[in-house]
Amino acid sequence: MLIGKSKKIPSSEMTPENVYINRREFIGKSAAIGASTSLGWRSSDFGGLRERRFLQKDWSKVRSELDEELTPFGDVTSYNNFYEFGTGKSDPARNSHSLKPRPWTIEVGGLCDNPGTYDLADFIKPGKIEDRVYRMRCVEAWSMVIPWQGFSLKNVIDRAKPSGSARFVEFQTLNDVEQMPGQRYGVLRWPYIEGLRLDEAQHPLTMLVTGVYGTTLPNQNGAPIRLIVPWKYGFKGIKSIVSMRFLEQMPTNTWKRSASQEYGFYANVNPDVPHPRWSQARERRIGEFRRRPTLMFNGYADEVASLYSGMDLRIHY
Ligand SMILES: Nc1nc2c(c(=O)[nH]1)N[C@H]1C(S)=C(S)[C@@H](COP(=O)(O)O)O[C@H]1N2
Ligand SMILES: [Mo]
Repeated sequence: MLIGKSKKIPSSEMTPENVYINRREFIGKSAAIGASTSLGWRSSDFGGLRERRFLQKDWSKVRSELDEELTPFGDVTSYNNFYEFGTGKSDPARNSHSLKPRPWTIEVGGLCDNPGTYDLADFIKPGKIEDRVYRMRCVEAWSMVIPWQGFSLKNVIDRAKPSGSARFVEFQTLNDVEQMPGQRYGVLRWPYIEGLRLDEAQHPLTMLVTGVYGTTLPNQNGAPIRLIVPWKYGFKGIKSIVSMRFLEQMPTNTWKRSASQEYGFYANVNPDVPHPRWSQARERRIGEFRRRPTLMFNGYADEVASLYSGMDLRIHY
């Protein structure tokens, strides 16, 4: 099933027009994609998705320059963490039909010269949608390799023009118990909040995601727009974002607030810093049996290690 790296994709195989993809705008090692022509998905893999034309491309045979197999679409969309729809891995796929990702409004505010409230389509305008295959690593020691569609967060940060005093960006998920029934329960404090240091947020690998496997982002994966920071544990990748704010002080992210001995602000993937209740040295790639070693910064050390030079990553975990 292995095919050559960086094979050119004929335009007849491009994914849907409603997801504008520029395959030439890949970043570094993260994304050049090869593809073959036959179809691979069973109809049961689709769930309730309306967009099916991503079948034009057989993603199951795609390998990225990461030289790793993609995690199957069925796993990416049925094994999830999204506590707003329940704490079990299969709860988000089962319960997230109540989320209405259109119309969707995003507020940009805090310390910036150009705050605003945007309809989703206007919010994403400065970012050209591109394909990027990223290694994903959950703090619970499972991992996946996922082909996302989206753009660098930096695009919308540049438009907002953060002030000189802004040092962090905070994101919030929708807070609406009608759409997110799990918010009836106090397992976490709602709304879910995440944050990044401004330089992390401006790093080209840091991505706002609107699609996966060439189709509109399913509700369980954080529709209509979510964050992906591939060198950090998955909980930094806040889903169904309704606001971003520029701050001078470090925001308190949800999991740190919930258990600060266990979850920090930085949450960089680090095999040498164990979670208090388990090792982070190895991980189970979904679909595999044997555990594999976890890589420093999830394999993105060349790109991001300099962001943390001089910091003790055991303290800033
Ligand atoms: N709003 C919100 N965002 C969230 C979560 C959540 O519970 N609520 N879970 C996080 C965790 S722990 C992980 S591992 C990833 C999982 O993303 P995926 O289901 O798309 O793989 O989403 C993150 N984003
Ligand atoms: Mo996670």
